[in-house]
Amino acid sequence: MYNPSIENLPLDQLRALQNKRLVTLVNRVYKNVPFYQNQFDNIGLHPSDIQSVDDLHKIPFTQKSDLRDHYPYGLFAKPMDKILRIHASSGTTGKPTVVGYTKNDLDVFDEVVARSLYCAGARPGMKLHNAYGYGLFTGGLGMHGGATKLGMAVIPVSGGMTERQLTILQDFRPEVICCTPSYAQTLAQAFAAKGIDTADLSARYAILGAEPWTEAIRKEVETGLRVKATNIYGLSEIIGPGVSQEDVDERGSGSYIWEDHFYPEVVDKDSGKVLPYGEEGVLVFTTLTKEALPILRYRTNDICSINYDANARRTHIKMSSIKGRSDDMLIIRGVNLFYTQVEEVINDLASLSANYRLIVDKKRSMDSVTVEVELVPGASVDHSAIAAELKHKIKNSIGISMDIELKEPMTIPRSQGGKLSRIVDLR
Ligand code: DLL
Repeated sequence: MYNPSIENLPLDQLRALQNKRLVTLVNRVYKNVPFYQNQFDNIGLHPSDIQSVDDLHKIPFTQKSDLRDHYPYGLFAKPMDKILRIHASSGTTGKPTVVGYTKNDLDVFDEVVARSLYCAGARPGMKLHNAYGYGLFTGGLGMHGGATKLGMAVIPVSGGMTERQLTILQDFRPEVICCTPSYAQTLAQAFAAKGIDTADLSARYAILGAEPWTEAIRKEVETGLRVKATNIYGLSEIIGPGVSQEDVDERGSGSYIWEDHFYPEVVDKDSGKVLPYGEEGVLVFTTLTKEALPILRYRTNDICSINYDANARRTHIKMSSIKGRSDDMLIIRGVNLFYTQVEEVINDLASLSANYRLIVDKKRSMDSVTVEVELVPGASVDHSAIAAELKHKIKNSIGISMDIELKEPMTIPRSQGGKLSRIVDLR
């Protein structure tokens, strides 16, 4: 464990720490952020009404639109001369969401990423091949800072230029690689297409996140790159990568949320009521220690459940993998659809890569879905047979008839950090 005294803190002491931090936080945001002061005043809530995490439900949610409405710095709780870093996430619509960090925030960022790396199998002295995008996206620089703190050598490759990544993975001999799961699949497929045996690589661990992924993808990456692959989760509004991380020896049982800094709740998508542990709903975070951009009850829109795991190594709560986003749930001719359902079908077909998106439109007043999906390099030439098989399997397992458009590798546009926008809704 990177920080055993915190990662193994008995639950009652963890709760006491959270309560203390929450009380300080609420007083600080009330005093320094007019948005929160108005929110409290409007419903007659006073900071003294919040004494513990059990009172959190009294506080209204913060949403992405609140950050946009106060673009760029309107929710910052510190003067600009105390801000040492600014990141932004490119929304699909409108202005980006801008986030800032003080010196202390950057220290917390490094700490939670260092913990996450250690939890994933990384150790001081190892080398990290960091293929998350560097820039306004938090992935590249976030992983970089944590790896430096842990005492690793960082290879700051950033995203893209797959050929060069293959060379670096072979020649620089990193033990750890981090990137999006879909890019890890791309790398595995590119090695296979070149006939390079990945047993000769030094990489042993892969830390994958920034987009939803499945057990099928884990299997493909673990066999393709010969690594142990774990999940890292995070979002820029809360800090970036390192909000939660899966333990390399507890793969498949959820990711530890670093609860001393980020207090989680899961709420009902419609009523907003806090749900019991184990029930699936919308994940909500309160940043207990953030200075520049402290956030109360941020609705991530990510769908998952949280629960304590009595058999786990650490005391912190675990979150399940993300099923989808509540704003990504499509209703197609009355049927609820998460894009991950289509992904599962795509993953079963060897000729198709993990790079796909759904284009939703209206044709003659009927909802229509076109699945655009990239072929793996060197896929069979009988494209019409592949398309027909995919169409048939989707209809069978999901019950919706979709059009299929097969694409050559790397032709679907990527956004920030190499992420693919899975849904383009033109309705
Ligand atoms: O994606 C931070 C990050 C960088 C996480 C590198 C992990 C690794 P944003 O660009 O603000 O931040 O996007 C946050 O991405 O609300 C989720 O919908 C999704 N997401 C992030 N990690 C995961 C994951 C970064 N492990 C949004 N599984 C979040 C599923 C994820 N979805």
